[in-house]
Amino acid sequence: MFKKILIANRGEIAVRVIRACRELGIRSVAVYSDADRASLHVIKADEAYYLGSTLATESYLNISRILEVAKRAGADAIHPGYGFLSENAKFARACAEAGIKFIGPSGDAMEMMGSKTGARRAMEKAGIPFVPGSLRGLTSVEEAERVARAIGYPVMLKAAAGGGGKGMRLVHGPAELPSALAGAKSEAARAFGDDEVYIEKAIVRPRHIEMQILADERGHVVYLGERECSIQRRHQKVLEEAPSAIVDEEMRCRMGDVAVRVARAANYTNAGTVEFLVDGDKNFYFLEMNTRLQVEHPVTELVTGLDLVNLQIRIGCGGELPFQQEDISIRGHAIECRICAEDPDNHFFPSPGKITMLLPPAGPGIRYDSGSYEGWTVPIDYDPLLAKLIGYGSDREQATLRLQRALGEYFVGGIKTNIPLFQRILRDSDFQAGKLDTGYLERLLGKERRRDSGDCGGAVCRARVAGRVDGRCDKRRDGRGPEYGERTCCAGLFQLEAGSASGWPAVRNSEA
Ligand code: MV4
Repeated sequence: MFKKILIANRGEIAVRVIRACRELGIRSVAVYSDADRASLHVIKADEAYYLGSTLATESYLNISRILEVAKRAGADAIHPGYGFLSENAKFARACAEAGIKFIGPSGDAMEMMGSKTGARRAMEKAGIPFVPGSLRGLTSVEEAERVARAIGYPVMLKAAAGGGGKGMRLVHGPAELPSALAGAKSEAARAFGDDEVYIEKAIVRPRHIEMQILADERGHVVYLGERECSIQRRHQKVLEEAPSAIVDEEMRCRMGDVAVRVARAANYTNAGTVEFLVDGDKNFYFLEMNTRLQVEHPVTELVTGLDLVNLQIRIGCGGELPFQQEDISIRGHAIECRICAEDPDNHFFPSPGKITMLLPPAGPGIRYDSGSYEGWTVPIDYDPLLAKLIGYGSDREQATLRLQRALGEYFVGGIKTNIPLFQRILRDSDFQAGKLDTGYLERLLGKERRRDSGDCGGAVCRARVAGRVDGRCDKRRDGRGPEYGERTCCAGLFQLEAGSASGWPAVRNSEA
């Protein structure tokens, strides 16, 4: 087993890896930038080393500096977390060259999945169902028109080096194709330094469902069930759950088998995620593979009872998967909310600043993975994720009720958070009915805006009197709103929206 692991990341995921290390008796090494001197991962790790300035390229993306620190600290492995260097093939190879184990897949597997067209060619060879379209970059408008006509409109133009929606264009008919292709190419060139663009048939109102896999370095590959990730905004996931309301055991088995074949085709090792688009008839198509531990891994941990980071570490040091596919079963339901320091009343702009008061949620069926603490100042320099709040229950309804209860007792003062957004989603009838697709959240927010512009239905008016209910919610002396931030509902208290027509209905918990 490793003796010491350097965590090349920050925030809640660094804390998550530190916890796994501690349970395994492995020393943890945090790294930090100027902006993170007082961050939670630095406090919680056994050791912490300064990397460089706040700029990520000088710190969390600085390969030579991270390896220098790893050697100085005597770390025998590096866990990359998610984001930053986690899917960087060069970094994985540089670790290997430095004699430090990179806890993740090989650089080759990452590279294969990094090119979307390369991945599609590999999937074609392996007989994996993927969205119909081209296997190579488009070389002319004429070629694009030919392929589009063959697969049928609407079509999607995508950057081969992309993922996450950049350089993507939806094209409804041949008239739009030339300018869409030019636009996609120039956006791809700017964003990725690579203008390769390919074409796919557009799946209308798809669901985004992904399958977790684990592969050891001895050829064993298993799937750990799916996550429903359709609730997202601008290609950022907001809420994820496991299992998906539309996946039954038979479909899970087929999807899982495909995911395992994808992993095998890539010679994949460690934890990975195979993304699928699912159409209205429940046909699923390979989209891409994420070669890292994902933000939403806790929902899979809760419904499988497994510790994915513990398993990543054991696989990383050559261990054998301690179970087989037949040993894995999905039990209960888990839902994760990504709690972010952002203002839902102001276009979800980041809301950095000092957390003046923090009442974290807890209690039955609640998991709270946080990188923040009371008194800490949230920097504007990085991802705004403050914490992940995960509700678990024997079924989807119980998980939802527990999350609603936990959100009600969760209070973050001093900054704005998106907590009210989750209250809104969890009491939405389409959410409760499991009627989701990738357009769900935009539709919900559209409904909110329309309501906001007209009759408030009494909800906002009720919020305006709420300041009287609790002293801590009183206006500040300078009259600029509540001293500690917005209340989202503590038992018996009105939801306070700082006297503004915020768009988030303020209701009592009992009415939710
Ligand atoms: C699609 C699609 C429909 N048809 N591809 C967006 C991000 C990128 N990773 C893939 N994306 C999509 N690809 C075809 N052929 C719809 C999306 C899409 C989407 C996918 C997953 C999660 C959220 C999304 C939001 C809008 C569009």
